[in-house]
Order: sequence, then C-alpha cells, then structure tokens
Amino acid sequence: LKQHLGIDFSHAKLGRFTQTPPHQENLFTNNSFLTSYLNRVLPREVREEIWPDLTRFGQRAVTELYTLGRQCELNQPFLKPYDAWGNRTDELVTCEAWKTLKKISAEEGLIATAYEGRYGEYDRLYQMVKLGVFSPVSGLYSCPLAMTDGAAKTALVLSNSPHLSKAYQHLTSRDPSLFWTSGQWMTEKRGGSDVNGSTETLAVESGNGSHLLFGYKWFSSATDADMALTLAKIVPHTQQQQPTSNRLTMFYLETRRDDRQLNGIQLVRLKDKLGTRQLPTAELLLDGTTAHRVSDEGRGVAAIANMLTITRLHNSVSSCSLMRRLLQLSRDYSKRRCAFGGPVEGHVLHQLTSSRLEVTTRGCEALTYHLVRLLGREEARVASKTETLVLRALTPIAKAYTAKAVMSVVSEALECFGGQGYIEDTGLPSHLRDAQVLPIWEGTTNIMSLDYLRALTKSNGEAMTAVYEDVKARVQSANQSDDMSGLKSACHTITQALDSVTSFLQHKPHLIQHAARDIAFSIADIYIGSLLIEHAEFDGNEVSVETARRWCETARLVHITPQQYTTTHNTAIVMDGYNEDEV
Ligand code: UCC
Ligand code: FAD
Repeated sequence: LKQHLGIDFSHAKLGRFTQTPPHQENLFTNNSFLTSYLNRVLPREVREEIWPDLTRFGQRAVTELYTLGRQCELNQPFLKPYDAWGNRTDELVTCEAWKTLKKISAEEGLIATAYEGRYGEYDRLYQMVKLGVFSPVSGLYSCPLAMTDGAAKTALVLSNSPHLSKAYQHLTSRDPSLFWTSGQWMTEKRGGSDVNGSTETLAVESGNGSHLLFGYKWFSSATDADMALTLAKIVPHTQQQQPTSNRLTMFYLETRRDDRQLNGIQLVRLKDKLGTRQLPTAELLLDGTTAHRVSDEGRGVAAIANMLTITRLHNSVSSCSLMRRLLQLSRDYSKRRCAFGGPVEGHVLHQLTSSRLEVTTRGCEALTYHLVRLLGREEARVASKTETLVLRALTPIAKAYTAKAVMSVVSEALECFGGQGYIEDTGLPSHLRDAQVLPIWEGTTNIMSLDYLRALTKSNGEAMTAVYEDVKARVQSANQSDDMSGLKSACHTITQALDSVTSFLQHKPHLIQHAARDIAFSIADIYIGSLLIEHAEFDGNEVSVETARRWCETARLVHITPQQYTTTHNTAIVMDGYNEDEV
C-alpha cells in the first residue's frame, strides 16, 4: 500500500531527501576581489611566479588542510600534569593533526616567505595572502604562526642579540625539523591592556649574563611553542642596589632546556575557553625560568611593539579570511538549498542580505591587504614617509575594525544556513566561537582606538596629516577620471566625511579620549571608501563600482557624536540602578 501511495516513511526509513552540503571553493582563485587587487598591485613577473603556488595552496586548503583543521577541533589539546606514579610531568597533549600543521607551515614557507627577499616589497603580500588562505581552515594553527612571525620580525629588528639571531634562523626555516614557533607572554592576572601597570614578573640576574624569571603568565596561547618573548621587571641583586627602571624589559627564553625538560615553567592549567579550543592556552608559572634580556632595561613595551604590529595584521588577515570562507560556503549553499519553490539564492531579500556581507568583507580586505602592502614596502625600505605613518596609524584601526566586522558577518552567514548553521557536525558553529576572540586578544577595540591616538600624538599629528593627504589624493585622482562618473558622488561623500573628522580633531581636542573609538571607526570607513573607489577606478568592473558606491553612500561614514561625550551622563546611564552596598 505504501509503495502504491508513494509513501517513503517507515521504521528505519527516514525519507528520500537529504540536503547536499555546501561545496568548498578554492580559497584563493574564487576570491575575485583579492585576485583583482593582486592583479592591480603586483608586477607581472611576480604574479606569474606566485599565482600557481597560491592556486595550488587554495585547493590544498579546502581538502587536506580543512580535514586537519577539523581534527584539531574534534581532538582538543589537554594537559597531563602528573604521570601514573605521581611525578609532575606537565605534559601537553596535542593531536597528530596539530603537529602535522606545524610541519606543513614550515614546508609551505608560511613564515619564511616574508623574510627570504625573493620578491622584494611583495614578499609580505605573498606571505599574508597565503596565510589568509590557510587561516580559516587551519584549526587555529594561524595563531602560533602569527606570534612566530611577530617574533621573527622582532628578532630582525633587534639583530644585535645573538640569542635572537639564533631564534630567527629557526623561526624562518622551511625545514620542519628546524622550524620553531614562538609564544608572546604579556598578559598577567592583574591585566592585559595596561601591561606595564599589571606585570608582576620579576627578573633576577643569574650571574652568567642571563636572568631568572619568577612570575605568573595568565594567558599563553600555543603553549607548545619552542620559545617566547616576554616582559619582566628587573630587580637588583642586593637590597642596596636600586632598580635602574621601574618599567618593563623584554626577555627571550626557550621553553625547554637542552635535556628537553621544561625551563623552570609549570603548566598550571589549560584555559576552558568559549572558542579557539583547538589551541592550547595555558596559565604558566615561571619559577626560575632562564631568560635573556633582549631590550634595553625599561624599554620592553617599545621592543615588544615590533611584535604587536605583525600579530595585529595577522589578526586582520584572519578576520578577513574567515569572512571570505563563510561567504563562499553560504553562497554555494544558497544554490543547493530550496525554500518556497526554489533555491534560496533566488529570493531577493536573501540576495540583498548576502550582498551586504560581501561589501563589508571587500571593504575589510581592501584595508587589510593595503596595509600588508605598505608593510612590505616598509620592510623593503621603499616606503615613503606618508606610507610609514599611515601603516603605523591604521594597523590598530584595521585590527579593531575587521575584528568587529567578522563577528557580525560570521553570525549573519551562519543564519544563511538556517538551523544547520547552529549544528556542530556541519563544522560551522565553531567559526562563531573562534571569531569572538579576534576583538579581544592582541588588544581590545578600545585599546586599539587609543593606540591610534598614540600614533597621532607620537608623530605630532603628522600621522593624521598623512592619512588625510593619502585619502584626498586617492579620491581626487578618481574624481578627475571621466570613466568614474558613477562615483563622483561617492568621492564627494568621502571628502566631506574626511573634512568633518579632521575638523573635530582640530577643534575638539578635549573630547578626543571620549571619541577615540568613534574616530577610529570613522577613519576606517573613510579610508576603506577611498580604497574601494581607487580599486573601482582600476578595474572598471560593475561589481567594483557598485561596491564602492554602496560603501560610501549607504553607510554612515562619520560616527562622531559629541553630544555623547559627557562622563557624567555616561556613568549615570551605566550605573542607573546599581547599588554598591548590595553587591
Ligand atoms: O593576545 C595575545 C596573543 C594572542 C594570540 C595572537 C594571535 C594573533 C592573530 C591570530 C589570528 C588567528 S598577546 C597579548 C597582546 N597584548 C596586547 O596587545 C596589549 C594591549 N595593550 C596595549 O597595546 C597598550 O597600549 C600598551 C601595553 C602598549 C600600553 O603600554 P604603555 O607602557 O602604557 O604605553 P606607552 O608608555 O604609551 O608606550 C611605551 C612605548 C612607547 O615608545 P617610546 O617610549 O619610544 O615613545 C610607545 O610609542 O611603546 C611604544 N608603543 C608602540 N610602538 C606602544 N604601542 C605601540 C605600537 N602599537 N606600535 C609601536
Ligand atoms: P582588561 O585589561 O582587564 O580590560 C577589560 C576591559 O576594559 C576591556 O573591555 C578593555 O577594552 C577595557 N579597558 C581597559 N583599559 C581601558 C582604557 N584605558 N580605556 C577604555 N577601555 C579600557 N595574552 C598574552 O599575553 N599571550 C597570549 O598568548 C594570549 N592568548 C590569549 C588567548 C585567548 C583565547 C584570550 C581570550 C586571551 C589571550 N591573551 C593572551 C590575553 C589578551 O591579550 C588579553 O585578554 C587582552 O589583551 C585584554 O586584557 P584583559 O583580559 O586583562 O582585559
């Protein structure tokens, strides 16, 4: 009877329909904004050399690497503090896939590419594009790589230290047996934003030129690192001696001694985290850790800032590539998933929702890869003064902006999968959990906004002038082009917005601390608008022109709200109903 009526449901039969999962697109070749950008900025001979490698790697990413990354999510690291006989072992157990990703990172030159000098000012761009392909499928192996890259750069800048010279060889090696990763131990229990005010770790001279560290590092990601750069306060040998500086000094340490025992380090526990669970993040007790001073005394924060510039750009690249990855998956799914009589892709409201995500992602990519390009130029010593100033000022802004964008884009992209976006074994939900760390680590959004102000102050305002002139030049060039008639109004909007922010900075210096975050996001939106216009002018493609137009004309570019910059009112709003005596 059931057969006769065409009924498929019966015990042990679940119906005929199963949903086709999203297919994975090549993470490099199918990113049309990025490939078009590279076509614009790379010389032909560089393009011809690196394109086959990026194309191959884009495919490897969504096959082999994706599988390894998933294994890291499913086989999370754990700590075995003691062996069966009660001996303290502090053994960190990571899965095979995690170890394989380290090997692949070395072989693929994910760090080395930036330091080998093969393509001069384009080395950095090549490396970061490749890392962008790697990051969203890497099971968070992108995190240790970010810190490794930061340490390599710091070692290069502070090249007078023999310890750092040795480390540099390992950090930039393509040989898996020599390749090292690095940690970056800054945060302590008292705080991670105000590092100088919160660090309790002490360094005592050990007599043979090295120091012994005593302290407690509250967050240390990728705890299986071979080395770390860290901060401590040097205390004098005897009570009669005064400390030379009350500020921090940077130290280099290797995590294991020659006999492979931990170097005076106890892995107290692994953090129980919302996301990034693939990544071992530990609390570390330093109890006589042998370390070498690698900055001038009291200059630790300035020295480790070399590392922060690199890791914050990694954060931006990872944010962009996570957005890109989810948009690729969701656009494919929208062709395979049907509702109300046809593929989801065909519904106008779905199209608009998805196109907004695409525009946001392109904007973030435009800013991030432009800064990567400037970094490459600075490292190759061909950057202009304006470019160097723009790079310093906009790196924290890009970190803050892209990290906020990825949170909203990933959340919306998961919704594009409906309920499946919430189901663990699709592999999708972990992306939302992992994204939430991007605005927090490497400095929170507020701290990044204040860092932008620091860049302006330290340069006596020259950084703001550089950003201003840079945007103006870009927009003027597009405005004069006959082909860009569709973008005249966008150019006008950008100029107006820029003048408005500049005027605020000039005339309301007393409100700048309040406004730091609004200024940062306004500058990001304006600068990105100018980059998208420039790109549209280059390729003349309908999608690029429309993207630039939407960015400049649909969104609010200036976020400054002077009427809100009043401490009394803000405190009153937040503390309304709060009774200190009851808590
Ligand atoms: O979170 C962490 C690792 C997570 C894993 C990484 C993954 C990466 C992406 C992977 C994606 C999947 S490690 C912890 C990160 N922690 C932070 O970022 C700290 C946040 N706090 C700050 O950034 C603060 O602004 C501090 C710590 C820099 C503030 O310190 P001070 O001592 O109060 O700052 P000062 O006194 O203003 O600056 C001291 C010196 C100055 O140099 P001089 O004396 O020569 O003028 C500053 O100009 O440091 C210099 N400086 C900088 N230089 C400070 N910040 C910078 C900077 N950003 N660039 C250049
Ligand atoms: P706090 O400094 O306590 O900040 C609390 C809030 O106050 C934030 O919202 C902040 O924006 C705000 N705030 C603080 N000062 C100001 C101000 N002046 N103006 C306005 N707002 C302000 N650290 C490492 O050193 N190495 C690591 O490997 C590492 N790995 C991490 C891994 C994970 C998964 C996580 C979550 C964190 C990791 N961190 C690591 C720590 C991270 O860098 C810090 O958590 C981060 O810098 C913030 O510091 P905090 O947690 O002490 O926040």
